[in-house]
Amino acid sequence: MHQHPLQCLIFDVDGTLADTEGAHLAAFNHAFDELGLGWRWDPGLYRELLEVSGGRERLRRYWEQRRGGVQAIEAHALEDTIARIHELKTAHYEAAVQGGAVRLRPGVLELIEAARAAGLRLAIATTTSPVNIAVLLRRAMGPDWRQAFAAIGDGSSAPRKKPDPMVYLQVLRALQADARACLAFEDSANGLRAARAAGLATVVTHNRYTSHHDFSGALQVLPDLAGVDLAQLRRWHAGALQPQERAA
Ligand code: XBP
Ligand code: MG
Repeated sequence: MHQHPLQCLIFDVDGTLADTEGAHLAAFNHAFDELGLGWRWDPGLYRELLEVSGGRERLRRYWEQRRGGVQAIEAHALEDTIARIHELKTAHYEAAVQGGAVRLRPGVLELIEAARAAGLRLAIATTTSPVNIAVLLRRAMGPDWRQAFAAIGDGSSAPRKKPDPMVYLQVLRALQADARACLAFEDSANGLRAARAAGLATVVTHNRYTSHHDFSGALQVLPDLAGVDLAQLRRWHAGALQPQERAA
């Protein structure tokens, strides 16, 4: 047996556990309407804006890029406006997910259940906020969802967002795990870069918002996790180890 048998699976949330970005986009637009901003993001623009992780950071990027073309906001009022938009957006997103707007992606629940049954530890590493994680997973996994995860890192615990590895390093510390004994699951180039920078072999399942990203450095790039079982993950993981570790 090699030195680092697979012990932990660390999942990104948005785009990986569930196709949430359509619901995030609708919630942003809902908030813009409600505040009378006259802003509207279409899916093409949102694909581009997703290069910036984090809803507040994305709003700031949009304002910076389009400041001539959108309703003026005084620079000194910008942070307040972003906070108001984001608070409303989060409420709309929460209501939509609560109402069943998103479901877990194919294979996700099966893999989580198999990993738990096999004694692997599970964790979450996301840039989104705790409330958004809770509403999604409570609905998908039931009221005890939190017990499935040994550690959760999110946008409030790790303010430096992906591609910064902060959230992954935090989760590895909480798990007291060696990165070489873990696999990360991501859907985006920023997520992949964050996980790789934390030393994690990473399985990418892309989606309509991320399929054009550069996934070089990924252990595997797949359309989804349907049919991916633990035996398969263990084979991929073993293949990711350095030759000297493999020999050990
Ligand atoms: C996902 C994100 C998130 C959501 C919006 O990144 O970038 O910002 O789009 O969430 P990842 P908030 O999947 O890499 O974590 O508005 O709550 O920030
Ligand atoms: Mg993601």
